[in-house]
Amino acid sequence: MASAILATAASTEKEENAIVFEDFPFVHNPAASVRILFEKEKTLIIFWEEKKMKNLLKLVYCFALVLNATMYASTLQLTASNLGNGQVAIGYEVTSGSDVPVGLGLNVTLTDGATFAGVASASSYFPIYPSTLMIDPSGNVTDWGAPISPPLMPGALGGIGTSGITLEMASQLSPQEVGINPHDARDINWDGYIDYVDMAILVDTWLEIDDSVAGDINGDGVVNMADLSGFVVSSGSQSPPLNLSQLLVLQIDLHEAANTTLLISPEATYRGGIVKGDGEIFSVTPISIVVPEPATLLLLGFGIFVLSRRK
Ligand SMILES: [Ca+2]
Ligand SMILES: [Ca+2]
Repeated sequence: MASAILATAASTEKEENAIVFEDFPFVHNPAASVRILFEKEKTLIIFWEEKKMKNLLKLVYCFALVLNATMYASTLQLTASNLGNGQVAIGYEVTSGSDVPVGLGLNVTLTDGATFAGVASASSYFPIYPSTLMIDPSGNVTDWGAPISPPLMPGALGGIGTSGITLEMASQLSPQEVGINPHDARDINWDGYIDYVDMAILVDTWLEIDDSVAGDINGDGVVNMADLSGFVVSSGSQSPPLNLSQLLVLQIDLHEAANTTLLISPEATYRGGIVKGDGEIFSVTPISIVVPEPATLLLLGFGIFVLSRRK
């Protein structure tokens, strides 16, 4: 990069702008009046230009990434609606893009002493509940389980009868033949097929944190929704829809409370939040809803608004 000159008598001006390497290894005869001079200004300019070019390229690259992400990113909004009689439907809407969620880990909580009494219904688009799915060694499902993660599972809230539940739901298994050469990481038992035998191994190690655990398909050291996403349907006729207003209907017991606030947020710490078919995570904002719907409060608010307009 730097150009060097050999000079027996450098000018004074040149000396001032030079970095002098007296002990440069190529100088075999220290007695000789030979110096290796690096032209400081030129060197700095070249260096600066190279750095500037690299920064410019980085900037262009980052801009392209952001542009790409903005143009093609899918966004998802959680939804909640009062169905009456203490029932709340939670769902989602893909608000831009065409990626659908294939696996969801959610925390749902209640305020004011209200508790969850149970699950009234759950969408058939998401029948895989990894914490409670039971499969025998031959790959036969013996118990489909329930979407509420038992409280003993890592990061799970208290469950039914408490004010907090952790939900896990994934779309249907997509069985396929993949062959053994090259090896597909989703074929955990190396028999050439992705099926319920592999799913059995995955759910058996669900939420385990270990560098060498069998179900860790993507190799990030934890078995969660990102690994499960590779097993389940993300396109085609059985694919989850872009909008689903009743992913799950929850029954709430208000006890003595007049109303309660239900909050839904992704459970990203252990379960990986809400994932797409490629294992990428949707960026999702938590939402809340008051149960039952405070119709009287809304009317009161409207009345105050009308009065203030008349002043
Ligand atoms: Ca297999
Ligand atoms: Ca993983």
